[in-house]
Amino acid sequence: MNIHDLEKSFQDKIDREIKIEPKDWMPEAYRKTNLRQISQHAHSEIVGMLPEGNWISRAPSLKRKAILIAKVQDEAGHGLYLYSAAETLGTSRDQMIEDLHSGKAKYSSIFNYPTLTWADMGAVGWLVDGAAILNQVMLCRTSYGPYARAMVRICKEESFHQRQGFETLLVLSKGTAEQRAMCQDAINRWWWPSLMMFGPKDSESTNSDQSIKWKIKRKTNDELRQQFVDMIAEQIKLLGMTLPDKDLKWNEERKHYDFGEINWEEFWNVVKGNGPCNKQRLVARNKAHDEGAWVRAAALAYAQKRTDHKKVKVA
Ligand code: FAQ
Repeated sequence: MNIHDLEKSFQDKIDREIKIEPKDWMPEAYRKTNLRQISQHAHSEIVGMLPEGNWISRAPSLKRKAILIAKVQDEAGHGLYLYSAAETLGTSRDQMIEDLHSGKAKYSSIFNYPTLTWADMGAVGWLVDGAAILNQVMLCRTSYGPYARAMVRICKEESFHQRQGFETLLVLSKGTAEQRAMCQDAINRWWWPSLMMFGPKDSESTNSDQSIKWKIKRKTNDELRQQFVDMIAEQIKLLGMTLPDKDLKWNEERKHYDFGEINWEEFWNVVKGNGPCNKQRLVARNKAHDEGAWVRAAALAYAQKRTDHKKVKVA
């Protein structure tokens, strides 16, 4: 088959909802787009452990500490499934990690904001995991098989994360005046950065059109962002708190909430590495990687020992 026929039968498979698997023929740009998105997603999970890890030693009770440790461990697991899915596209994990640590690879803008109070743990769970899950439910049906399968498992855990975040804020919202103020302050700080997680508006999104044709993405950035605003604008009523947007208003004609303009200059600034915590995050990741070198060496030595032992037994 010539390249034209290969591309045609590839698109036909996508249109018929047949998953693309690692050994199938795929256009080079499809491979690269998936690799870019899956590895960025994996990096986001791993870097996303940092702002929450910050609160493990300061969680207000043993129960809250145990829940937070479990959540942060879940994020590590998500990163690992996603690195494995990305590896099926022909790049090594070492290469991906190197790209993250050198600052070459992107990860979600949201993790470059600081977690200043305990209420931030609730806001991250409710808003950040809430935004992540809307995006990820769509990705359970993405066209690349290993990515879609990883997402099914991730989504189950992510929905639990969102509920625990909401519950944390619900407790604070029923607490003392200080606790209520802390809750409102965290919502104020995390609202706009959470909206930015969905990426630039559709008119500025360089990858969306092709990714939608290939069914890597099933919904556009703006569609998902609107879905998120509609969901959160209702849920916040249960907390008795407000969202920091004077333009947020139900639009009866559109059957959606209208909302204010995002500060896109801030978004691109963070994406380019100049957010409040970008440098700090990369320093922390590099330090953890260097300090973990002996664990990787020990695991490799142990695996080698087991292989040698098996060889002796067979002989
Ligand atoms: N931050 O053309 P588009 C989580 C870049 S997981 C930084 O629209 P695309 C779990 C984009 O890469 C959160 N960069 O791009 C958790 C592109 O640059 P490139 C992560 C961004 O790919 C919770 C350029 O802008 N989730 O939170 C961002 O079609 C709590 C143009 O953009 C995923 O990664 C951004 N926000 O759509 C963990 C989901 N947005 O690469 C711990 C999978 C855009 O061409 C604690 N990813 N850019 O140089 C996706 O669905 C997509 O990649 C989008 C962006 C929707 C993020």
